[in-house]
Amino acid sequence: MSEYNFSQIEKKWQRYWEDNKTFKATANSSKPKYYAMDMFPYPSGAGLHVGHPLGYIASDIVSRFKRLKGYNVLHPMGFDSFGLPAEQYAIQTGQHPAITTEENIKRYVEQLKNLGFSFDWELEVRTSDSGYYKWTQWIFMQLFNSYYDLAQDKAAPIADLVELFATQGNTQEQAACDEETPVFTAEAWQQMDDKQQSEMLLKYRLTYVADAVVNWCPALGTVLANDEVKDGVSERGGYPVERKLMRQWMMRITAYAERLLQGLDTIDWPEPIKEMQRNWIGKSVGAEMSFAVEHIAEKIKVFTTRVDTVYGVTFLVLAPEHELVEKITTVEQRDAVNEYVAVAKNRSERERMTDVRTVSGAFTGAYAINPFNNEKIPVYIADYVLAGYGTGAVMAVPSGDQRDWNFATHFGLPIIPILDAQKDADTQADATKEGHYINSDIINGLTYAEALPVLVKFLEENSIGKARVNFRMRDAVFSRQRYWGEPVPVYFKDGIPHLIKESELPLELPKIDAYLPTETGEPPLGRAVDWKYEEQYNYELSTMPGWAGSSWYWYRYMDPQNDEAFASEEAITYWRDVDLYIGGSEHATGHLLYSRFWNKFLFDMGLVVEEEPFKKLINQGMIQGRSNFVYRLKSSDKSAPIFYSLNKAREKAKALSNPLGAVSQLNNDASNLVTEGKFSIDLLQEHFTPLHVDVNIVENDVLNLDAFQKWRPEYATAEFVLEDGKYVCGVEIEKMSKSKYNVVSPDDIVERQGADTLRMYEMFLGPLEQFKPWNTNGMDGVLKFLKRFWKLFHDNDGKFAVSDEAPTAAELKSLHKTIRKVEEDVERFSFNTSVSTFMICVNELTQLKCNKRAILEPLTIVLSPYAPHLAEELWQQLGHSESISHASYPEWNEAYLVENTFEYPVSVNGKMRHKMNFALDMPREEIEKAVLADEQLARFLDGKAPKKIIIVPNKIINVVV
Ligand code: ANZ
Repeated sequence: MSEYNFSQIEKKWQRYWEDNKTFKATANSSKPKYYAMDMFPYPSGAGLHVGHPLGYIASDIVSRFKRLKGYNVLHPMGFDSFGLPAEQYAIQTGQHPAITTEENIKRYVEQLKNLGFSFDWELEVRTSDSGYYKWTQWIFMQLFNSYYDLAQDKAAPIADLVELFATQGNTQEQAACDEETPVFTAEAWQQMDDKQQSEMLLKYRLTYVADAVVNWCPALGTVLANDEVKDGVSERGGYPVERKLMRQWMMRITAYAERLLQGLDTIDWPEPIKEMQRNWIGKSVGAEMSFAVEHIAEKIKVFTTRVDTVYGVTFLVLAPEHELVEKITTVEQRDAVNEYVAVAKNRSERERMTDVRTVSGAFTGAYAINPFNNEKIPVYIADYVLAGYGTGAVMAVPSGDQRDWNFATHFGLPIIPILDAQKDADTQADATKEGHYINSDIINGLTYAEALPVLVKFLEENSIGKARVNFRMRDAVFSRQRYWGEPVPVYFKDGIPHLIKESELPLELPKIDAYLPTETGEPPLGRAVDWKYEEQYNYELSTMPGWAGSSWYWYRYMDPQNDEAFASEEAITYWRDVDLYIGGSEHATGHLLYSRFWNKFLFDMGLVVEEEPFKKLINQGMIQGRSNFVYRLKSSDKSAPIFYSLNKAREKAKALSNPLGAVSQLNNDASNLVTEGKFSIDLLQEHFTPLHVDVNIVENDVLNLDAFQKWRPEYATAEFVLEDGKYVCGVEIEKMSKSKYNVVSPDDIVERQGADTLRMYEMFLGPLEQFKPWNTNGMDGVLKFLKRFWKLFHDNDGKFAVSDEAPTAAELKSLHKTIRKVEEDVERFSFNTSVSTFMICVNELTQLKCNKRAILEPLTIVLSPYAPHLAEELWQQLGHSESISHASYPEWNEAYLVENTFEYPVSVNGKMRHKMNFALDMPREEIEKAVLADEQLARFLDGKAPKKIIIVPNKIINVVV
């Protein structure tokens, strides 16, 4: 082989790896383990674009590096293959989503294999395979059979709870349960019938059915999780979402709130992701206290994080949906209250939370009593108080809380200062925690820290309330009214949910005639004919949400064929957890939180050995698209459109806006289009319609006109105004998306420049975490680098020519510098800097004309994680018969890195002629000898004999003739 023929080399080694199972990972190894995992993709119909592999390349480099470092590496890939797009396609075409999914996966696998990833493909998992979802269903069953024991602070069998109820009722409050769970004695429990007992247990199970207010998306015909709703519309498709009360399966993730919060301190994740989870969990430490209401027996319970402000309470506010509203509202106020409730109903929770400016509310006519000072205070309703948070009621302290202050000012309610430090309380909201309390019987003169315990004690001693921790996080809705998801392994008997038997798993998706809800509004599974448990009981008709299958998949990779367990104990105790997890930040409060929750549950059950699943997380940045545009003159006839090349369009736009020919006033330089800013773009768009063009028919922003007209036949007769004979397109950075015609497929690049070039180039683009536009400008440079690397091993005729000569100090230095830098880079996940290190090294070695085995062999190992195909080929040419991934990463030697030579400029009669390298500690006489013996010097002596040699150590050598 003479040239660097990447296509041939890459195909050869991909086949070799597959045939030889080079990356097979088994759990029985004495080596230390390393588990590098990517967020598995949903196999969409569009295939991969160049943005997708970014994270995969990084994790593959780490995996290959760790193998060289002596680790047993688990590096798998699989597919999150249940989901909406396949189902939407099924609705449109009638084709079973399994078929679409299968086709898409095939394409993905092929694309991934072309990139030379070191995945152990035998470990591939697909969440939609019944062999996989059998275990998703099995985990669901374990959750159903468990409750959260607060005393032990872990999940425990529901059977234990049943025993407890039979002996002491639920009076001891040891378990996480629904808010409104009544207190009952052992006797009361025994008197309940089966149905009542089952209903009661549902309030404790870790997965349960309940009536819940959910995000209902009529257009998608399904319920969505909070994190699937963005700004009031569905994240997928952007359809409106309503709040609706429905009977749903729920996951009691709230039982794990505290542990999910604490666990964040033990893992190496990006701080912003941790912060998002902390906010999502939303822990508030405060107190709950009751206010008596005049004329009725019930009390109003409020949740407050500022008990210390209780002497500044001047009114109470209930959420409009609060159950006591109707009861306390007086006859005179009824109309006003009803009217307000009706209006508030139509506002989303999000709107209510974020809109701090509009103040609205209504007086109920009722008065409550402040239990601390017996003051009589009015009770209002207002939608800034949310029904689903805390107790749905607040004690309003205008001198301490901005929204209360706004409300008080609007309705003319009193504002009482609570601190001496707060000088003008009327205008200053947000009580500081400094200063001493005033207006109080029991905390006068105390500071915040001193006052708190006194108040909480008072609360508890007088049975007014108690300390309480509140979480913003809600239990997660687990039902989807869709077909393409895991069936819930449950049937209903007398309205009570029962699990099917474990031996009956998997409960497979039944065949149905259409993937739509039934006429009566049941989910698609309602269409299944003869689909009954024991031929008589209805199965649950909703399926599991997208996040079910992805909440445990890293365990299945460890042992994907196991039919006896979701993974063997041996595999789990060996592989334990994921050492490196790479994926997008969009999963911060979805997948990444649910996975931690299920993992903790499995840990409580003793089924897994680590409490956190992902030790280190990296969010790769998105690769954005670089869109190209053509500009159609707006005034040109529809039947005879005219397109102007970018700069012509700008000139034209200016001329049209300045008919008097004031063009010269404006900057005519097209390259200033962007820097000139909005003015030019606006001007351009005033007269031209920009149209996206497929970036694949544009090169260096010059449009291939033939290809364009072929692509858009409607413009076959269009006129094009060119510049320098070319049509130059405009450019904008946007999300990479089919609709913007800026998608670049890795397949084309692999074909043109090779997978190794693509891999190195994607790393070269910049730090992994950064968002960056796709720009092919540097691609050729990377290919050229690989060719130069190849050239080091080959002579001018392309023959393999590596010498066994001993390396020079300069060569060793270049190598060892590189070994060290690349190792440090990979350890800190800085891949772009390695690529430039390699480039520098190859430049140096090329200059030194180095073709020595002692240098090139270790260097090939160092390069192999980045350009594995090229490295394998050269490794083989170097005479090795095993894959380079079985080699060891070379050790760098400090001794080669120190500067131990000096490059002397050598002058003749004061004129610099050439340079010579000498060791720092070389004796003067030796240097003199070497200088005189140098052939190059003779050329500058004109046949004369040197008279004298002056050597200034580590500075200069001057030869006098
Ligand atoms: C009195 C008070 C005085 C409050 C003060 C704050 C400042 P976090 O930290 O988010 O948990 N609150 C309680 N339930 C609410 C609900 N359902 N809707 C809207 N607001 C609610 O906030 C807890 C604080 O938010 C509580 O403490 C309560 O107002 C309010 F200077 O009580 B506070």
